[in-house]
Amino acid sequence: MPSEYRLSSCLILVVVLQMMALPVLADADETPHLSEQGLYSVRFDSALDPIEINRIHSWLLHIETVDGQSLENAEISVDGGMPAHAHGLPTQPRVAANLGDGNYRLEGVRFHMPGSWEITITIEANGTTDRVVIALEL
Ligand SMILES: [Cu+2]
Repeated sequence: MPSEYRLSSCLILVVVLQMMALPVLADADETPHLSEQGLYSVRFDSALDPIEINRIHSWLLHIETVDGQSLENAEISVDGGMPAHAHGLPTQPRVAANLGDGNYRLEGVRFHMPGSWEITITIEANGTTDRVVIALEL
């Protein structure tokens, strides 16, 4: 095998391995959402991008304090719905894993119709409760 060919296969392998690692790391470039009391900044990265109607999927949440410290060991609950239709979510998404470094895996997310949705993420940590409302157009 010519050495140039071996080098390019090696580069392809490196690129493929980087792509496989991306879903875990991809939260960093998402838009931050500030919590109502201004305590936290929350970013989310949907495993389905773009989000599709009626497909259950997970989100990766990344939570930081406003001064940029990752929020570890928060109690997180999630609710949501479509205010214009006065209905909630068709599922009960919940945080299934605390991945450390302010990252939490939210499972069971599903939207059953297109339109304006709101997802409310309630964060309890260090004796305080704050929440973030994320508006989504699907
Ligand atoms: Cu609706």
